[in-house]
Amino acid sequence: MADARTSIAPAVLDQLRATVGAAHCIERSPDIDPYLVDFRRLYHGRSPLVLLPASTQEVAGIVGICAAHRVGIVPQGGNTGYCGGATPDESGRQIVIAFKRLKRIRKLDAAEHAITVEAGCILADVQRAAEQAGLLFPLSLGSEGSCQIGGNLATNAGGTAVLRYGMMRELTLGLEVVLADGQVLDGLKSLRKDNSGYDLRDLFVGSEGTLGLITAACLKLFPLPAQRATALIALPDIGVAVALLGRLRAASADRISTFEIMPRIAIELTARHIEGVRDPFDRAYPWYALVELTSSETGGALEAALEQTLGDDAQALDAVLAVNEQQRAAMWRLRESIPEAQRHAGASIKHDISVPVASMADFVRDAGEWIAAHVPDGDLISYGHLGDGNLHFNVQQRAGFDAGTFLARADEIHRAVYDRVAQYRGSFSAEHGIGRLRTPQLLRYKSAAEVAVMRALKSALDPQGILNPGKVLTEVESS
Ligand code: FAD
Ligand code: 2HG
Ligand code: ZN
Repeated sequence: MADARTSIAPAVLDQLRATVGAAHCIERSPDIDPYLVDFRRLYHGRSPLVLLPASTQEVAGIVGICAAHRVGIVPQGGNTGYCGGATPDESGRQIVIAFKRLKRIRKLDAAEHAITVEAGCILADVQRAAEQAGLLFPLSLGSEGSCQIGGNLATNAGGTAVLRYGMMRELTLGLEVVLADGQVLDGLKSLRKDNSGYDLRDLFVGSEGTLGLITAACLKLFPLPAQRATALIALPDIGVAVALLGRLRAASADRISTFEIMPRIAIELTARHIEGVRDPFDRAYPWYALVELTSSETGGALEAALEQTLGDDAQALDAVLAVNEQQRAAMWRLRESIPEAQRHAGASIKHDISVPVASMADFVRDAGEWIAAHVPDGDLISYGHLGDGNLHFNVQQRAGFDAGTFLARADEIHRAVYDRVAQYRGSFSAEHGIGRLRTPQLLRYKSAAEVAVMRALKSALDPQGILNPGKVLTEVESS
């Protein structure tokens, strides 16, 4: 009998069910509901079937059937993405592959400083496995308790240690990928050097499930830090923060792993909405930097370098150094809780932008003045990874104002912010990707040549357009 939720033929659905077995298919509400909505609840899709494969062969089998019948596939990891990339569309013609059962750590090779893991491994579990072997897997995100390695690779995730260790791309040695015709591309190597032709690995990192399905990865490991110095520093403005970043890099032999910035309003918001978070100073300051220096050398040189630099810095307004793990955790909680505090506080118009670090102060002043003059019902909460030139330039609905009226102006506000980002030769998507949300901006702000190459890659690798249809590249510019 035909199924009202889909136009996928019942016989094809039966073939797909058989690849994983009935126990690993999800089809009905309420079980299927969480797979059909994105983390920010921007998109509510439909799908007749969520499949939970447990092996690369099962993923390849599913893709082979979908290729034969032109069925759209939406890969889903931890579903913490910010751009709706893991949510099926409203047509009911796409199936979802959830990777949570593909979660083995295949190999940890301490001598090689490499770990091979399956796509459905939770990021925090990989960090833990590395630590148990006396090593570090440095990718670090607020969502690390639920996001998966496959999602981290597909979005080329960033986070709070990029300054030192790079984004997910730089942490990746090799990939295993199921291609759009069901073939398995085995690139699971731990080689640091391999110039034998085009770099296929880097094609898939950051491709958000539109070029291939990542089933496993070989990732870089590092020595565990043996010393760490963490401080919260009060600052008058972004220009002073950028200058301090430069001085700390020099004074610590470039041992900074984190340089995060937060405005006063973010401190107030987290203290108001997140239990246990307190203002660390007894008076208010315009900006705060969370700074962490790490090194695998023993001794206390980093703390000394941090204290000395702050002592010499006439422009830093105040500072506290974490003297124990509890204080350090409290500083991190203050920073990591900002997204959650924003959710409690109401609607938010988000921008995940990057500009050259040296232009950051001018950009924030320029775009900030526009927001202050044109968005009376919104507050700018501009925070994040200053060390990487990446800010979450978010506009928060002001208390007492209507969320619908505020959100109705999102396109206009995006346009004003992104046009300025483009003037500074920055990026409208620094670390969260494109998904479905940022597809109009990709067509507007990437050059025609860039879009043409992206389209050529997409049609070469996925000629039928079955891999995550409607994500990253669409046909028309809509705003
Ligand atoms: P999902 O959301 O499930 O999917 C993301 C994209 O990857 C989708 O397009 C999906 O189709 C695709 N995909 C998933 N798995 C696969 C696979 N195996 N093969 C191919 N494609 C696949 N991001 C940052 O970069 N930096 C941050 O600091 C950061 N902080 C965050 C803090 C919070 C509190 C939250 C909620 C999110 C944060 N994020 C951050 C965003 C998000 O966590 C990252 O984008 C993360 O990498 C997504 O992983 P996921 O497993 O949840 O992927
Ligand atoms: C962070 O750095 C995340 O905290 C989330 O990338 C940013 O919620 C946001 O805008
Ligand atoms: Zn971020």
